[in-house]
Amino acid sequence: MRDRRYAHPFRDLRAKLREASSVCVLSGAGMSAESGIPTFRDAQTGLWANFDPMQLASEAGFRADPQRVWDWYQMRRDGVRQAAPHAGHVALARYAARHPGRLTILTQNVDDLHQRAAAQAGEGARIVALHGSILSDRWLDACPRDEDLMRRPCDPSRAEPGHPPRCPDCGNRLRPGVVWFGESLDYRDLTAAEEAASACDVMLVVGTSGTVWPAAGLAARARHAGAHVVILNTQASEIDDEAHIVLTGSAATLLPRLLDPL
Ligand code: BV8
Repeated sequence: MRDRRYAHPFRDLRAKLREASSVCVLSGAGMSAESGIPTFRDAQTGLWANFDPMQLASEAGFRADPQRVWDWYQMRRDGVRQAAPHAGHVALARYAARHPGRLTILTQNVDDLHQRAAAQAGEGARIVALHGSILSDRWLDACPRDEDLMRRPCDPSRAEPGHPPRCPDCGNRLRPGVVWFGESLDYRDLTAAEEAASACDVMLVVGTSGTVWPAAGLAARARHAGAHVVILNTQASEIDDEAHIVLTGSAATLLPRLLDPL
């Protein structure tokens, strides 16, 4: 349950963040909202309002209507490319640059805003993209050449333009390089995330509804391993009970108040 001993949350939390040797961030779509990227469920505005994101973000949904799903991802990619990291991304990146090796960011987001902020601040954070990247592509099916030692597998960068692009040699379709619902996370990413959550002194859970597993379970894992868990969100989430304290507010406002210039 949440711990209500905090009379001066920011002062006490800043002291913990100053003393911590390992800090984890678990971020969700709310972390990107103030950069103009709609949260996952809000991404179904306008043309997409009538489509279930779970259906669109699934292999079955893609195979059922490749063009619709491909175009949905193209629309979202355009939004990511037009977006920029906000003060919250920058505060995390600068904290990491000041304390190299201390911060691990476990993001559910498929944009590259944490990565861009880290590159601008001078690295320092380890970033685990649990659900892949919307800016990358891979083949939908195994390439028939994978089994042929005499021929190199087909190259995604040579796919012919289309909705989705296809391989000119074997007809394979491209798909976004993300983890869809019903697909397992990369075991290396999940293992790294679980280890980081189990080892951290403080976990900041930022902008996630806590509805998607196994990522949502990382907050409980951190708590059970002894971490101090802090939720930063504009609304209640499904994992609030895993937090020692819930800070109600936005990522771009709260993170600089917590981290600058620790
Ligand atoms: C898997 C990539 C093995 C694609 C995504 C256990 C229990 C129940 C179900 C399951 C389970 N284990 C597995 C499942 C099935 C499923 C799942 O979790 N279903 C849920 C929905 C019931 N999980 C999977 O399929 C995972 N695979 O486990 O493989 C398996 C398979 C099948 C069955 C069993 C086991 C794969 C999940 C990954 C799916 N891919 N993304 C793409 O993006 O197109 S998930 C996608 O949705 C996002 O990446 C993100 O993870 C999620 C959305 O969640 P949030 O990030 O939290 O965003 P949301 O919009 O919900 O909330 C935004 C929050 O921000 C809100 O709280 C809001 O208040 C807050 N906010 C808004 N503005 C701000 C803010 N906060 C701060 N500041 C602000 N300014």
